[in-house]
Amino acid sequence: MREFIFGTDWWSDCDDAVAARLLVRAHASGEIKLLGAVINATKEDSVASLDGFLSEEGLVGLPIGIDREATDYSRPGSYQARLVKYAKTYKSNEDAEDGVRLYRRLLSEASDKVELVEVGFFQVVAALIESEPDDISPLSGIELMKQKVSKIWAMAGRWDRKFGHENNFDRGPRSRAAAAVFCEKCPVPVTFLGFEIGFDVISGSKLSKDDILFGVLADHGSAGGRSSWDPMTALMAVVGDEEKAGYTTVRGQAFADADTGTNIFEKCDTGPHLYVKRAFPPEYYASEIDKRIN
Ligand SMILES: [Ca+2]
Repeated sequence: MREFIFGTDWWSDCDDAVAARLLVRAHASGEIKLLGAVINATKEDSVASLDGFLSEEGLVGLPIGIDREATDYSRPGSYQARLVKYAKTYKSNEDAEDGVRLYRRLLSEASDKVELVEVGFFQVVAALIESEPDDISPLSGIELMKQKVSKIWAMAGRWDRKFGHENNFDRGPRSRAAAAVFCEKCPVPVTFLGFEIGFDVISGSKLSKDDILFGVLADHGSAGGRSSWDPMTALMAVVGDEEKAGYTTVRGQAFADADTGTNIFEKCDTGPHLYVKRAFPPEYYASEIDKRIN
């Protein structure tokens, strides 16, 4: 079975929760196996609220890691407070393993190659790439990823213009530096789903009002549904094939500027990166997501 680690900012936008539900449902149905989740934007109740949400979704005890230093992505969380009371395994951020260590541990322990779904900021994965051998593994981050990661599905960048700007790359100094490292050094293939793909795909509009995910969306001010950057990325990852998920692809090499946060793409038939373009109208993707989250 294909195995995944979910990277999320779990922060100000609610589409991470839509993606989390989609992944947990796929895990529960046996389509995929989730090995863990790593939070890359930190609020006081980050870990407990993600644990609470996953527990309410029926996934109790999923290993959660966090970058405790990522407190500089300044925006208030919107939906975390309602979820903390459901936490079963992690009561605070201090209970969770450091994000890089959790990636290294889960990858080291994996018997086969793992896929990463990354729908937040990139500093943890960048630090994983640059990590040195440690007590968990004698392999460097690059060696470990080459051995244990088959692919990364990433919500990041804006690819419909020559010089793109997008939040996951361009939020602040930390995210910009990480984006540059990620694009330059990631040793495994990456498929990017950019800002332009998800903003007008509105999912979650058909949730029941007593659904916890409806409460999350409502807390964010999105009771009528939300842009689908993260769930589109998660669904594409679960489907496991860009074309089958409803996209065409452009191959090449992505770059991100560590100072400006700008992303650019150089087309190349042998490049390690793809970005996707929609093959269908927005309603198609919203419907595919809604089928899985309602
Ligand atoms: Ca996100």
